[in-house]
Amino acid sequence: MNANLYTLFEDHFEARVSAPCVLIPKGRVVHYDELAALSARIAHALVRVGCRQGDRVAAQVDKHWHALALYLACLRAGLVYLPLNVGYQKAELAYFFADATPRVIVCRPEALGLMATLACTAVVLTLDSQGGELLDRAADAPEIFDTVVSRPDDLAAIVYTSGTTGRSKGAMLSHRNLAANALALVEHWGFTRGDVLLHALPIYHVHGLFVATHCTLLSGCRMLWLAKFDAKETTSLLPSATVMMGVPTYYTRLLAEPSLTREASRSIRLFVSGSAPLLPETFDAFRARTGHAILERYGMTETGMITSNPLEGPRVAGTVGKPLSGEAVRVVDATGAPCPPGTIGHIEVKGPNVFSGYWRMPDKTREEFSADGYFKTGDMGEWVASDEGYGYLRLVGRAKDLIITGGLNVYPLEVEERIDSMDGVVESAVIGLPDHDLGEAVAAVVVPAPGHALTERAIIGALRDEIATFKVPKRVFFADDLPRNAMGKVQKNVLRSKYSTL
Ligand code: MLC
Ligand code: AMP
Repeated sequence: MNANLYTLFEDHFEARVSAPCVLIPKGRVVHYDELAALSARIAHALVRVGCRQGDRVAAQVDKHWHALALYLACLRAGLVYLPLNVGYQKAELAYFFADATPRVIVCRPEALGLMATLACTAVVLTLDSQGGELLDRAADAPEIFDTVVSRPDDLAAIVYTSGTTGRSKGAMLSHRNLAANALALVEHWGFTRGDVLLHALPIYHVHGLFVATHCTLLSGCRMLWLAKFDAKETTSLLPSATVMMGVPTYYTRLLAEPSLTREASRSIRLFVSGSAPLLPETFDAFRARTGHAILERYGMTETGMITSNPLEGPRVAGTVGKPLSGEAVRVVDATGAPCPPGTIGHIEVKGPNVFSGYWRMPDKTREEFSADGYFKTGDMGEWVASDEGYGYLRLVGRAKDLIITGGLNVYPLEVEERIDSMDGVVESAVIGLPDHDLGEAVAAVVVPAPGHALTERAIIGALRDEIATFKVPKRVFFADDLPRNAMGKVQKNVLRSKYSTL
């Protein structure tokens, strides 16, 4: 049997031959058969430039339907898709390319010069909404491509996640991992052909690329395809949609739109939130304004979605619901013993959705799994013990030093290392401060060397040339020293409370 994820989608493509799939607001409608044809042509083009099953194809491209066809083409040809945030800068890209050694890099036309300096032996091809070299090469290729036979454990994608060590890790996701999660979500959230998903998420992270598009393709429904999230546009499109997915920032921004009303969201059957904590205030305000209880779920790049509040039944603010079907989730103490409801512990997960490990990091992979095969998420939580939501999971924090800003992860060490290497800096600490819009905003506390007149502007300016701007601190504070505990560890909680009111 062919375990290639595309074969699951293909059933719907065949059945839905000329049905609409991607609806571009004020633009064209892309039908299922067009998507299948373009992905076939791209698959041929990738094979023609030398790609062989298992090769990596890196993509740093804007969100347009061609990019979706590229992802599907990689699945079909048995290539490993490597999506990259369009914000990543030269040093970040150099690391990913050296680590993943892609055979092909697909980029925005304006990035061609930069890629040529980084790409080593990879073939670099451009792609944008107008076309590009990749589509030129695909132009005369057949519109039919025999999807290659993949085994369940063959890799479908490598998605990089930042790490506590400051070094990004490539999470290896197989066809089985992605298929298992997609099937569980379609069932759990009740997707049918009649749905129209409002898709405003970027497609270089698991939320937009896998959760949202897989639900669409597996149920044969349609998606309203926004190049990026804009609260006004989203509110105006709600009446044409039945489901919306977003990070909490989308919901706080929608609430700031006076046009978000009960009437405007009447056609929606399901609002889903995830990737970062949804504040109970946001949940309550959204329900009061629209009549909808946002369904919050919990997931990770390494695992896909882990738990979800129910489609039918109570959705409890401040909780992320119960394990999805086929998954085992446990909360354990430091010795690995299960915690009873109401006791906080480490969250671990096991199931067909859980990745096989980090690309070329066997030691790191071993560290992150328990002896009996559970993946240690690094999140802390508890099973709810009270009547309301009994047995649901509540996330209460992270064992890992991680900032989530607008649904994007920033590991402080990566930023600290860059600040520390600047002239005139003794040391720094990067922290997340509460932010109404982004949930957490990145901030840095910097200790300057005597006689050095550092400025917030200069530090921010220097960082912007080196790392994606979402990682760059929104504020930089200066201090004579950093508070440390008896072990010499910087007390970030002290810094957070000191600077959160400034
Ligand atoms: C953009 N900027 C951010 C930012 N996004 N800064 C901090 N945090 C963010 N999330 C910065 C840009 O670098 C830029 O900086 C400025 O803000 C304006 O950029 P923009 O693109 O116009 O921003 P905006 O449209 O406001 O984007 C914010 C956002 C977007 C929240 C809409 O980040 C977004 O769509 N986030 C979703 C991320 C996501 O998909 N997460 C899922 C990960 S998967 P400057 O200085 O240049 O102006 C996962 C697993 C799971 O977590 O469970 O789902
Ligand atoms: P990523 O590495 O980008 O996949 O991010 C995964 C992390 O996002 C998880 O380990 C959690 O810390 C966080 N996360 C995902 N969903 C939620 C949620 N609903 N509430 C709180 N945190 C979440």
